[in-house]
Amino acid sequence: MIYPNSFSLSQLLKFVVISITGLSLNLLSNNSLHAAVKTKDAVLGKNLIVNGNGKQGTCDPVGNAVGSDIPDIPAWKTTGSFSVLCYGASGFEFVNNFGTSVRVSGLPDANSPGPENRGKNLFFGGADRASSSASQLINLTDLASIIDQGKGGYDLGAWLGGYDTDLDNVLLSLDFLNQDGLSLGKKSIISPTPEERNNITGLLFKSTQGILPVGSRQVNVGLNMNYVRGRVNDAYADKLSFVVTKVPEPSMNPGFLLGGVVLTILKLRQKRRLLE
Ligand SMILES: [Ca+2]
Ligand SMILES: [Ca+2]
Repeated sequence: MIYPNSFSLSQLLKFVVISITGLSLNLLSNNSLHAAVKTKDAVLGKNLIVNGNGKQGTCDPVGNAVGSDIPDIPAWKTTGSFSVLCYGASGFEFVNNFGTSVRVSGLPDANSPGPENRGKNLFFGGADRASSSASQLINLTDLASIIDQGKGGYDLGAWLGGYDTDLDNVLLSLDFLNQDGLSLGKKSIISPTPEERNNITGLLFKSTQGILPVGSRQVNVGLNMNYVRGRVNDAYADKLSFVVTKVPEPSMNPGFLLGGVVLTILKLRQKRRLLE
């Protein structure tokens, strides 16, 4: 016996199952993407880092805050004793391993090398002899069509620095993630060495530019404060900025085209001369 409808029925059933499964997978991945993102929607030409200057919240006026004494730092997920320091923090005294009282002083203030309009606060590695970090996830979904044409240009900039001759340092990194949260590439900038700062406590401007990898849907911004020595982690950062712009079309100005035509004619003449 032949059942003319049995094949089409099973095919239809398979189609329905695939459709429903596919749909639910899509819903799941969209939900998980949206659940992970709490930052503002991405727009061109604006700084997409939230609270990149540390001003949303209070600051540590001394420089010794650890644990629950560390000020709240809106928009950032932190590890260790990552903190926000007040410019001009007073510093503090401590007793070292030899029983001697030593003072932490000369922390960055309003007159240290650093950004204009620096506000009251800066990010600080923290009052521990340990490294620390902060990160935030930026949602790029709204810019997907530009990014997937390979036209999502980005500019990462920040004021990064350190203390006197101290080697504690900062790494500010971008990790470009696809729809599934998989890394498509990384880019980073690092704080100046003590020599680059002339062994002066302060912050210098560092930046890097590039094109967002096609398929980027989120970028994880990481601020790693690397401890090397001393009583505290003197890695400093302020005024972090990550801006996406649409890169322009290739230049097609008349002069450029004319130049190309002239060059082609000259080459053809040269070729003809060689053949003659
Ligand atoms: Ca600031
Ligand atoms: Ca230190």
